[in-house]
Amino acid sequence: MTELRDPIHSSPEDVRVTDDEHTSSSQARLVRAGLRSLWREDAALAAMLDDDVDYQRDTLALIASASVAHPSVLAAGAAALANVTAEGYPGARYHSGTQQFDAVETLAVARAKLLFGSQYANVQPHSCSSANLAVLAALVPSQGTLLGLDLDSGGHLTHGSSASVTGEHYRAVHYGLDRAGRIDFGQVAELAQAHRPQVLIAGGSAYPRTLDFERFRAIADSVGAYLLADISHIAGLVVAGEHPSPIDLAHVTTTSTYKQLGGPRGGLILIGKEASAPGPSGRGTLAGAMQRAVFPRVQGTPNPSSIAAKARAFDLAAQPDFARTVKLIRQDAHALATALAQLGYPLVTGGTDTHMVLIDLSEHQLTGVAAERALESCGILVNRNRIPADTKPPLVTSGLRLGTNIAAQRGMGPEAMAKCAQLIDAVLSTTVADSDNGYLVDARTASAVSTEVKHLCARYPLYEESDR
Ligand code: DSN
Repeated sequence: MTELRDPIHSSPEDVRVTDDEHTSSSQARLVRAGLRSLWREDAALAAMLDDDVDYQRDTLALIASASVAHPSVLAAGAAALANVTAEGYPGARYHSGTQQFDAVETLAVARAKLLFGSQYANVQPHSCSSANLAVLAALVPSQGTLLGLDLDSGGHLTHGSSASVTGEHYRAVHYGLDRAGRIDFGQVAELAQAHRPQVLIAGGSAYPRTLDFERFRAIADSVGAYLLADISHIAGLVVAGEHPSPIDLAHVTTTSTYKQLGGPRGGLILIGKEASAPGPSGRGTLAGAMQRAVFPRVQGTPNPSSIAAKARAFDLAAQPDFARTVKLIRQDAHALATALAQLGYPLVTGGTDTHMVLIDLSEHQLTGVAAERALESCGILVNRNRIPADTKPPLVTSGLRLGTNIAAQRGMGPEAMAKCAQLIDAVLSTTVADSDNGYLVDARTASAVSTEVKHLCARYPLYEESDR
């Protein structure tokens, strides 16, 4: 087996592995055997999985909550390490035979801390929703109060929405946006004074502007609340220095690992300089409270292969290539927003500071769902999204949410984004509403746009041929 001199900072220069070593490795033989068996014994399922690779290659994904995982992240996620059952943490497990997994989890934690500049990291949450549940379980007593961004204003389900267990088990109070569509800090401060929440949450799923963590922290401090920063959508921007970091401003930060980090499905909890601060009710430390909250309070066994994939993704996200891609993500979003606005599409907040662009369709004849489906039929993937003061239900909506993570990962730049805006406009301006949420695309436009999308995708391949 190849010795890694410095696994935390591993790089191709540090480790020389021959082709022979990796193709004949135990893991490679296992994966090949698995694929052979899948194709021989379950060809229908195998074909579905293969079709999706081709579909991803040939479609223009502008999904704001997605990024593409590097083949090595996918490979780590397919590891036989998944067979290991290991409740607890490295050095304190409830099962035997966890040596390799202990090493992998320790590596993932070290890489997460290095990447975000945090003092504490927990890599076990199965998603950011699980991470948020764990943080709230630790910091908010039963029937206690949390204050978060309203779902319709761009918040997240786990920030106290009535549709989520967080809105059921806690008293959830919500702040919204001002007339310009920015977070209304006056309202945040007023609600904090009036309701004295145990936790103030900064972050959301559909807020395209910079989050002012310093202001959030000042308000949290004024009422003795913990500040939780949920950076699921902007984690890549944060590590690349394209968005201010909350790590030392918030008491606790959470993120998903797939939205913008190119990692596997999963979540992460981080603490900066508050790691050794007293935990809730003055007992233990904040970091200790998070450890107990994830296991045993909210989760049982972790997913070892997903943690291996996280370790790989954190290493990739620390490389200069990732920072270059993230810079492009923001440039692309700006170019996309500018081109859409020039084409006459109103944008929530008038533009973007991040990777995300929200189109307001409330004056358009198409609903969000009809527009989403019309674009999908031409190979352009976006998602319907409620916008502030939306009058339509969540499955219909009056908005579209777009993001440039995957476009930038494919190497598309601002010019390609201007082209995307034209293609989007070509579809939306020629599609007519048919019944409530149906649509009728103009056949000639659909055919022309589909062809252009295929050309664009071929010019900017998702995975290089040599990776496939
Ligand atoms: N939170 C959902 C989103 O933003 O799309 C799923 O990750």
